[in-house]
Amino acid sequence: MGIKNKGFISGLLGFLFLDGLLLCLAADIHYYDFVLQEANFTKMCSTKSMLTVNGSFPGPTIQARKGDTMFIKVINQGTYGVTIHWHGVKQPRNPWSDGPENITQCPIAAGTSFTYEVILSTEEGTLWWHAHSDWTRATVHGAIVILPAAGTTYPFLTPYKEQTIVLASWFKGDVMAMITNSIATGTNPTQADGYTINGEPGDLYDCSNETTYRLSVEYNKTYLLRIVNAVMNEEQFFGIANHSLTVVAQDAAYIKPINTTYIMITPGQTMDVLFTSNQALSHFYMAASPYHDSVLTFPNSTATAIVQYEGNYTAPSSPFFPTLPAYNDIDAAQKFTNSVKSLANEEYPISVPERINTRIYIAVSLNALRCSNSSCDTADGVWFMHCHIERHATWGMDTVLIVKNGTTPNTSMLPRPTYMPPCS
Ligand SMILES: [Cu+2]
Repeated sequence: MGIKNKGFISGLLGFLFLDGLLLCLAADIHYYDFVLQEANFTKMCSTKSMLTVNGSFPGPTIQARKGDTMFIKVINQGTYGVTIHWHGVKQPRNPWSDGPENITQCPIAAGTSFTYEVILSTEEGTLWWHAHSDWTRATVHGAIVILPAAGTTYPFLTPYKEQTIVLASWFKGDVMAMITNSIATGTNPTQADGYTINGEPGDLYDCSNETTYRLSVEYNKTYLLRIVNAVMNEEQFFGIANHSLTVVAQDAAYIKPINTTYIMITPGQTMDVLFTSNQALSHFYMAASPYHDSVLTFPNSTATAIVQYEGNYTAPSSPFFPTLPAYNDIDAAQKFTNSVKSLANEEYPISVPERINTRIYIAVSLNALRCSNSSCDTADGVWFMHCHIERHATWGMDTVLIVKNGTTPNTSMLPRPTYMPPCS
């Protein structure tokens, strides 16, 4: 089922004098409907009913330009209360639409609806949305594409085409029943049965060949992959056979381009990655497999999709396979993470406070943070901070930051919406 974009309204955001030119910065408003509903899915030889948005897995991609505002009406046709979080959206002064259940709002009860106001500010690139109620995010998530503001462009050559790539976990069982049981018995949550790329496990899993996700490419074009790691508990290595990758953004912020054969992406992270289809016409696997550095057991399997060139040629019986680091290759993970540097140029400056007068140590789950400098002036309200490895969040690696209003309207929370979901 598709998504309904009801249209947009243009508004004037402000004026900017630049080299004597008067530029109008226009911001659009977008409207989307998210219907939370149960739907049947068959993967890895087994069928289950699960909660979705608009019946799809992954859920719909929503798209806007930098600085736009999105109103998303969530209509809960499921059987239990749920909230939605807009992962990575800073939501200046607007905690009301942040979403963590029982932190900034009560759940949207079954049979009711709530409209989120998602205010984009400095974000540009790829983010994602997901349910923020227990482990519902396993099946309720999707990408947020934030294009450059009108009249501006990417800090790299405009790609020929773009494609979102959502990595996720797949559980054959009912995820909510599993986590409820795990909490009640104090046992480790059941591990996932595997991973998916754009909703499909790929050729290496049972009963999955026919549905493997395929990305069709033309020869010698540059493609932008907007990669979301929606996996519940495992970091992932990702690569495409015989193709090098150029990482240009992370978590909706541009970075100094990284040329690499693989990325390491953690649960919750997003990365914008370019690749050029410059190989002989053939089929190539893209693959995601876990990086794991603890003693707990984990699903050690690989999700695949196929990059297939257009044209007349005989496809190999088996596509080329990428060489990814081993699941325990700490050096490979560290090497990739260490290569991430902000773009930090004239057009995309960053301001990191260089004079530090107060050092604050936060023990997650144990402490309260008092914010005393101006860096949190626009974060007024209640904000949930937690580990994005879902198992850890369940075990209490969470804390809440309460940021009080400043002394001016611009440093105070936006007014409370007239309707917030009631708590009983
Ligand atoms: Cu998140």
